[in-house]
Amino acid sequence: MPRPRRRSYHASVTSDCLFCRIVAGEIPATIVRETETTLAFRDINPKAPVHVLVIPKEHHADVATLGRDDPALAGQVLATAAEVAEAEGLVTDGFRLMFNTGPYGGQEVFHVHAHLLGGAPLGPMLA
Ligand code: DGP
Repeated sequence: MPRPRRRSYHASVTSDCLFCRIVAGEIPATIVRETETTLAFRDINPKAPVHVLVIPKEHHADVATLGRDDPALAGQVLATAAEVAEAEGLVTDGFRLMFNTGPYGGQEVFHVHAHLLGGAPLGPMLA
C-alpha cells in the first residue's frame, strides 16, 4: 500500500525518478528517518555496515542545483544526515558523508542524495 503523499512535495514528484517513487511510497525502501522535507533510507547495495541515503523529498537533480536553488533545504538534508548518524551510533568513531555529483562524480541516480557511511574504518577517500 503506497504511503499517502503530502501536498507540500506532491507537485515535485516525477514519475520517472526512482527516488521520487520511493518518496511517493511506490517503491519500497527501509526508511530510517523521515521529516516534513527529507527522507533517509538504507542503500540497496551497502558499501559499509551503515549505508544510508538522505534525500530531499522535493526533486533536485544534484547537490549543485540544490545548493543553488534551495540552500535551506540543503541544510535540512545535512541536519537529517546528522540525526541519522547520531541514531546509528556513528558520531563517536566518525563517518563519511558525500554527494556523488554528475557523471565524473559517479552519480547514477539523478535525485540528489547524501551517502552516509560508517560502522567500520573506511580508509582514506583518495588512496
Ligand atoms: P549514486 O551513484 O551516488 O547515484 O548512488 C546511488 C545509490 O542508490 C547506490 O548506492 C545504490 C542506491 N540505489 C539504487 N537503487 C536503489 C533502490 O531502489 N533502493 C535503494 N534503497 N537504494 C538504491
